[in-house]
Amino acid sequence: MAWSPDKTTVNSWNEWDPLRHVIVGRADDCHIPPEEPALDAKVPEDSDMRGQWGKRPQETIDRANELLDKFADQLRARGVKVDRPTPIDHSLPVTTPDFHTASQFGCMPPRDVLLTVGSEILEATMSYRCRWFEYLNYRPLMQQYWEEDPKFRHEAAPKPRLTDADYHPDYLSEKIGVEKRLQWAAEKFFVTTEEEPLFDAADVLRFGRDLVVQHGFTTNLKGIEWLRRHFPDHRVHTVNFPGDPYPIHIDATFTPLRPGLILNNPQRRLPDDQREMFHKNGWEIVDSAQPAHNQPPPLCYSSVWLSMNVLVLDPKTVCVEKSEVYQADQMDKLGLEVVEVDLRDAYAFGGGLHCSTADVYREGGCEDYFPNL
Ligand code: DAV
Repeated sequence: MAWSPDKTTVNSWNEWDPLRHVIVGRADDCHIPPEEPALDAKVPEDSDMRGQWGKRPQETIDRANELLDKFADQLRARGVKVDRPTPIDHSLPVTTPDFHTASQFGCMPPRDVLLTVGSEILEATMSYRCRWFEYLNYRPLMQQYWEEDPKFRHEAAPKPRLTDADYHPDYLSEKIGVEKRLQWAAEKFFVTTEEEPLFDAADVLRFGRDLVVQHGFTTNLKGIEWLRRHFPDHRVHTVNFPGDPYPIHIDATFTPLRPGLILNNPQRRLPDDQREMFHKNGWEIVDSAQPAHNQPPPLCYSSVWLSMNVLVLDPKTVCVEKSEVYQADQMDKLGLEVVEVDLRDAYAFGGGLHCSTADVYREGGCEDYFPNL
């Protein structure tokens, strides 16, 4: 499949083959959404975000955009084509026959919404009410790709109803405590119920023929089963990480760097029985380095482990956030060339380097990295 910068081709089967075309999010008009069950379960109990909502301060939006623009320029300078979403008005409420919420979220991070598998880009169901319409930020690009690439499959998962039946009321309390949260995570008792299929794209990792999906707050077992039926030529594996009291999105927990090598957050280790498929097929799972920071930046949903939320440009080159010196050092020792990217002031908008992007084209095809299953 020949790649040309003039006309889009959608093709990406894994997280590490050479990247040629990517979407980078924008911070425009990003809002802290009002309270709602799934979001409240994720905001850490001691977070400065509790109890406030509305548009984020303009100076933080401008700063995040400056960094995201620079990141896009860095990628372009390395020969990667970069597209950007078209922001909708995120101050508008979301009202459906089943629920109402007073504002939306933003168009960062694209990784949460768009799942690229081969020549398909799938819009995830999402599990927060404020993110129900987020796909609209990407529709101009999806339409353009559809016009330019006759093989592009633009797909959308069934929109979920997101009634109260989707959320366990036990998680509505503000004072659960980390101990209880860890116990619930170990028991796989998450905020989302099994009322209907739910998944965020950022819970899915692509390993060629195999998809590895995190069961947690934002993706339930029915969501994983939906993916299994939707991708019948893939093997879909369910993983979970009991050490994470706020388990959403896999990119700060489990990060493949190249065939045979995965970084795992040392506080959120993959349980032994789930390691087998990797070990049997010659994959090494190594603890990631420690984050360089003790605290996330202000008004941030994510943990300090965005340190390992890296973007792999090819199996020898990886983008690491500039202040994450321990992570960069580890990459160096693992034989990867590090590209430093200044992005910490954009973390509050929903994620790090990998989360800020969604793949359009990586070289290579669908390989089987797990022949012994
Ligand atoms: O560790 O807070 C971050 C995921 C960002 N989308 C964490 C997970």
